[in-house]
Amino acid sequence: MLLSSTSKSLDLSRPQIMGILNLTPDSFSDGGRFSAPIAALAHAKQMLADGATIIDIGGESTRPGADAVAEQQELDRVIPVIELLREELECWVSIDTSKAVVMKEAVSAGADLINDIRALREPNALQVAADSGAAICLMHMQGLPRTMQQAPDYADVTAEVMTFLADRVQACRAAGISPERLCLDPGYGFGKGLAHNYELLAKLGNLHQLGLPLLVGMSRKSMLGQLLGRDVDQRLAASLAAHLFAVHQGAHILRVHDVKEMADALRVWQHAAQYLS
Ligand code: 8Y4
Repeated sequence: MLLSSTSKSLDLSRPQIMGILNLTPDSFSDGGRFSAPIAALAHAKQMLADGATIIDIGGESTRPGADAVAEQQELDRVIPVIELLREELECWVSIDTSKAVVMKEAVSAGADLINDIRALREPNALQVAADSGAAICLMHMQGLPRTMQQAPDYADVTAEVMTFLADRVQACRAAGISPERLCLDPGYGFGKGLAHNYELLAKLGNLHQLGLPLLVGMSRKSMLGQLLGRDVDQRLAASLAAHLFAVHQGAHILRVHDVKEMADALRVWQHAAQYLS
């Protein structure tokens, strides 16, 4: 399986690692230490050396309850970093945004992938993404970040996620986006309770019915912390286990903070898997 943009193609016959580069100052994971473009470049270089093939750049916090970031502030955070990475590195650059203006500017600056937790539902996002030629990740979310964890509710979480994603794929097709540009994400933690998240993990393989590559992101998330009673900085082993389980279900791209450890875990997994008959 492949993921394509106008200028690049990513081989997904083996699982790929997307390293998280968070540029929000309130980011609890890196405390904003990578806000300066030079520091962001160093972090990106390290993640690539550790085994990432995609760097996901985010300038808007998507934590539950987070405030929306002004458009210009988001642009000021992400565009200089995209330009610098594009100049210095040969890698896939992903822009984590829901705003059409940010998508457009980011792709102009060199981004290859639009990673939108709102699945192109903001004004103009569908058309801008279509015209950009970039690859696109469509993610499921119930509700909106501010309130999505208040009362997540599903009759059948897997079926509802699949129906939502199938609808968004159809909207993309209608906007002229070819399926080779799309990947899909169940959106762990986005309007889901603990049992919803684990049911979605167990049944991730059902999403292959949609015929597109699957991206998953569970790194350090509360679905791990809640189960184990561990703080965010004590969730590495849990993150690795969850992502390996997703790989077993056929996940193609893993969005993680801890690239080196994920790459080691994947190598061991795949070394054994080559002997499966
Ligand atoms: C600790 C660290 C606890 C991070 C929570 C978090 C996804 C995503 C996010 C995802 C895709 C996050 C931008 C939330 N999650 N994009 N983005 N898939 N495609 N929370 O699961 O990392 S941000």
